[in-house]
Amino acid sequence: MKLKIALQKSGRLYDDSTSILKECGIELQNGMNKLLNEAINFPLQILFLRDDDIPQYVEDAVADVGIVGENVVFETHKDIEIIDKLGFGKCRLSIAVPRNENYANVSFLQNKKIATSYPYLLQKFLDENKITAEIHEISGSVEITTGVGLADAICDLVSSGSTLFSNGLKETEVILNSEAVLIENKNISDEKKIVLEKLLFRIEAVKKSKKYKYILLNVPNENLETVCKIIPGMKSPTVLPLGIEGWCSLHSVVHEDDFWNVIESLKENGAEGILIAPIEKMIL
Ligand code: PRT
Ligand code: ZN
Repeated sequence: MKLKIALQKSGRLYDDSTSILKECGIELQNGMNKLLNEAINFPLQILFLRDDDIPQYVEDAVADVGIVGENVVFETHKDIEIIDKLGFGKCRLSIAVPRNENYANVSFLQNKKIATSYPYLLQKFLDENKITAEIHEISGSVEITTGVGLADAICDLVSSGSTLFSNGLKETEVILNSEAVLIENKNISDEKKIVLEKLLFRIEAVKKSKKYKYILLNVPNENLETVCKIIPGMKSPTVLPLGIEGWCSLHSVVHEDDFWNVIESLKENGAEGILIAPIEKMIL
């Protein structure tokens, strides 16, 4: 039984979505049409769609699962389940106003005109803050609307902030933090669930490997205990004797988030010859 996954056809999520499949060891067929593909070594069919359509296709069970930004998931608010966060496509949905405006708080938006491609999420935010404003829905180039007098503020996706900056805008409120997620149809069959579990297992291994680095170092025997506490690894570090008396070599993994702090305390505790290597897959 083949699982059907919907991915963005082209755009910002395309590369990362297709690479995650590749890193999961799933190879697609060459030369198939651009809308439908099939893995050659995993029971998976791939549908390539516009990102905005993915939640609907998953709700309707045309696709069983899909990869799409949370911004799209929450804006379309279809009856589907988010099953995994994928760590790419990170951005935020924010309110921005012209840089010279005196924006103190959300009450600035009262009775203003706001341009957006996210009318549902914007309305929800305004309601929560008891603000009445006019929502001007447009499908693209939201950031130019204030400059041409179409709106007083915008609500759009931001990642680096350079688009806002080059259009004379400043970010004033973050409505939603978003990243790409795996979504699932709520009534997926047990057979397909088994395939999905296999896929999720591989995705987790790929995600974990990206968060950790493999670390090798030399340490004097008297500091071994302390160093083992600093990098306890998955179960415990591997300790091997070195060719010279009084030293050993230690192998472990270290989390990316506290990487530099860990390295500093390792050095303070006499570690030498520290080597760091990427991990390709990690299965706990
Ligand atoms: O054709 P299709 O409908 O499939 O694609 P699309 O044009 O609607 O979407 P696309 O490919 O632009 O984005 C797909 C998804 O990527 C979005 O739904 C988000 O989940 C995610 N994402 C991450 C972003 C950004 N970062 C992003 N920066 N989507 C859009 N932007 C745009 C933003 O709208 C603004 O115009 O980039 C500009 C701001 O970027 P900075 O870096 O200048 O702040
Ligand atoms: Zn889109």
